[in-house]
Amino acid sequence: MINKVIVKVPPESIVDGISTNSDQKPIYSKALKQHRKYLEAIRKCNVSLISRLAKQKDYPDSCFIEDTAVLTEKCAVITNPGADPRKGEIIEVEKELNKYYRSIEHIKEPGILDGGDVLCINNQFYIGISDRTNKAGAQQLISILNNYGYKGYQIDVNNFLHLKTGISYLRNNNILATEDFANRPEFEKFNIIKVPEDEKYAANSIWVNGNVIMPSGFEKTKEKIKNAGYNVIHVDMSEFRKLDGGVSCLSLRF
Ligand code: CIR
Repeated sequence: MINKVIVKVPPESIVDGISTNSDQKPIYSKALKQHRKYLEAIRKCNVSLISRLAKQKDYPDSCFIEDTAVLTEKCAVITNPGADPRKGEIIEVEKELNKYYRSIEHIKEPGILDGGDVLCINNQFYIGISDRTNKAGAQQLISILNNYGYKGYQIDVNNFLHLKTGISYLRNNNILATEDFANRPEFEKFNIIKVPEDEKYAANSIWVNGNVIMPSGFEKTKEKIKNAGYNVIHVDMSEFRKLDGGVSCLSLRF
């Protein structure tokens, strides 16, 4: 059950966010509207507490709050984000998480780690080694997790910004994954809902209390998720996609 969700309002400076598509800039008013709709979608999912943190103009990417923390039932781990302009985003997030967690741990230099690289499946944590998460960061997280009785595994990420850009866990043993991750031995014991090559962006979707929130415009994937028994809620992500952000990045869920 997801009880709490934290989001952060996008600032006007989002137009200067980090992106691999330099020719596309988000339109602020549209991003704000899409963020509101995202919150509406979460509200439909029976979550008891939604905390909407104020925008931070000094951090253009700060609405992608997922990257700043890894949350477990026993502790919160504040990350050391892999992109330099994003490192300061953790300060406000830690203040907020202090309200809900007695145990707060930290990833420290030389370790870097983005929450988008951490996929939790039944309290086992798969940690993507990507441009934003290095082995030192992953190793630190694994040691922290071990101290709380959890297990962590490293997994190589080659063609995506983050691990969760290409794979999501939808509970009930169901994984939503692109071809790149569908055939990895780590995931062979799961039921794989394969995302077609031309709908890759939809692989980043979230389970919230029996519902799956996914980006709009990916009909084949939507049908597959529906057929697996979920109530599908879709949200327009066009402005966040321009900055390589997906549905999971916009919230911390616990
Ligand atoms: C970045 O490059 O850091 C942001 N523009 C996008 C972060 C997306 N976060 C995520 O996939 N967890």
